Amino acid sequence: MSILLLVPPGWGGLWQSPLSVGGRKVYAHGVDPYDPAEIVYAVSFRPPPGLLKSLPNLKAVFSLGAGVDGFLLDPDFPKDKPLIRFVDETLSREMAQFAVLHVLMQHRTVAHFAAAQAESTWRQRMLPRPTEETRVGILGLGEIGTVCAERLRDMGFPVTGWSRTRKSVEGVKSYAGAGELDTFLAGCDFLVCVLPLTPDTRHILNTETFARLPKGAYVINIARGGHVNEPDLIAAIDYGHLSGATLDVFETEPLPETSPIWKHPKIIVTPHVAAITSPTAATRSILSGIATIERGEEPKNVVDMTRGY
Ligand code: NDP
Ligand code: OXD
Repeated sequence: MSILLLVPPGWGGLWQSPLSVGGRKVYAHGVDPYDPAEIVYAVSFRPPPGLLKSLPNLKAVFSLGAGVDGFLLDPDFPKDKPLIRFVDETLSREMAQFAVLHVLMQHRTVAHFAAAQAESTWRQRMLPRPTEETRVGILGLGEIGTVCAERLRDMGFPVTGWSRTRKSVEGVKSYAGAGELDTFLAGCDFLVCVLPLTPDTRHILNTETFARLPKGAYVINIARGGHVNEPDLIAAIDYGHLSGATLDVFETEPLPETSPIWKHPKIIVTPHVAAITSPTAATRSILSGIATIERGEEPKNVVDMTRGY
């Protein structure tokens, strides 16, 4: 009963020894020779297309991330096997920290005070808008989006969320389904995207949806680059409809050196680090999932292949 790690070169070491407890064999693809027939579990974030299909005795696949779009892009992904995504309170907490940080950086006009300090100038100013009138909308009120919503709500922002099905999160107004998207967007001074990337959500942030946001709205994308039509975003900012954006994720990663996003004065770029999977937490979760499957029970957090998340 061996595990195959499909991770970028050099990353196998992070996972190999913690996962090999009890003498279990853990192979790093591209580094260790292995017999495909020996592999029962695979662990990855973005496996090479076609590889999982070539493992005849595969029982389940574990994602090292909350998002599983990297697996489902593979047309040969074995959809009859459970794909188990990573759901973890540390990951949700860090994502929420990132959302709070980037809302507050704009809300508290950090750039204004940094510029004043650079000129050794005492430049006091009021908040541009009171907190209780600064509306934050969370696109994707799931495991992570809910924690983002709760943290921002606790800071005094009026918070709303949009999801496929109606949610009940204390103090957070829930909008559900495509029919309520426009109303939701119209009430977002800040929009935080935490959706999974699926055929339904690809390029959900485009010229049309940006136009639904109030003038001056700020967009924070911590989900997947494929949610944002990047040229449309730049145009909406340059046109003056949006005040700016924070992007942690991009259509192409790493963000190409030639991308205009790098140097855009109203876009903050971070390199897909809103939250990084903790090897300790992920190992615990994978080993517990394996133990559940070996007992013949259904593991938690199995991806619904029809929804794609
Ligand atoms: P969940 O599956 O728990 O939540 C997804 C939410 O999106 C749910 O509320 C779901 O609605 C909603 N949703 C999905 N499709 C639609 C749709 N078509 N219309 C409306 N709502 C929809 O995911 P997580 O919160 O665990 O993770 C979200 C994403 O965050 C991941 O997929 C990943 O891409 C990203 N991520 C990014 C990280 C980073 O470092 N930048 C780190 C971790 C995650 P419903 O509940 O009603 O089904
Ligand atoms: C994830 C990620 O999906 O890190 O967990 O992007």
